[in-house]
Amino acid sequence: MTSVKNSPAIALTIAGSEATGGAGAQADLKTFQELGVFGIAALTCIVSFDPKKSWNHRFVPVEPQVIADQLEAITAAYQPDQLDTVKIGMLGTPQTIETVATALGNRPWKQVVLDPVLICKGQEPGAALDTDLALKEQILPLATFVTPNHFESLSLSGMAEISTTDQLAEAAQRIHDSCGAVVLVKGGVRLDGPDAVDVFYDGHTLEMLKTPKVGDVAVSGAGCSLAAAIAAELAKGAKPLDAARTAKAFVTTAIRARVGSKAPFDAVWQGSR
Ligand code: PXL
Repeated sequence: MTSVKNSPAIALTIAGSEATGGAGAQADLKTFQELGVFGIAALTCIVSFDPKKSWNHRFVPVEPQVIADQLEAITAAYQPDQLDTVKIGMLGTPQTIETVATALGNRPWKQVVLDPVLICKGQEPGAALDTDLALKEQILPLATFVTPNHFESLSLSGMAEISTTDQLAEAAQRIHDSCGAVVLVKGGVRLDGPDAVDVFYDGHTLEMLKTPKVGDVAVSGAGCSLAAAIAAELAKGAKPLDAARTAKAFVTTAIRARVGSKAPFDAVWQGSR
């Protein structure tokens, strides 16, 4: 390895491409860059919304072998003492999940931040039960930090309803108890009230992170950027709660600076600071 003074922290995202640039690997890399972290991406799928059909999801998985090849190249280039932090975003199929789980198992990771993307905006809940199950069985046990949104928190906690901050806290505890990872459940715009509330729980500390809601509509890339910011901060050596606080502030700023387009969702802008 060529040794360079002051080399940056490095983080990997394993995620899908979202062609309009709001979400997925694009959001992750912008976030890494903005937080001073050298970003690497292994692409799992290509999402292109269809403007002819109400911007529905068009989804093409990357061949499992090509995913394995990307991860082989990345892990051969960057050894565990240089790259120990990975963020996992959209995987999309059981085959992809199997491939990623196998590749991750080939070496130690200090931090595995999982954004458990079960469905995307525009997809029907329950569209991909086999994928949800595979994610829970094969990827969740590898996670050291998990960032479910409201819908994903219902699924992972088994709760029938999450409409209060107390229920959000219960979900965080249940999810932690079931998988052992540090949990940040995101209430986002789904809970009533003036604040966007997230609950952090690591088995000891339960903390509500609150910021005034920026609007009442979800913005594309907010969840991706939040998990990516957590991974970036962890890669730089932050403690989990500090990483969560920094990430929440970072995403709130990015939501305020959002970019509009002809697509139905505005996109977060990480570069306004
Ligand atoms: O926001 C979840 C998400 C993650 N990754 C990709 C996506 C989306 C939602 O559109 O397309 C690639």
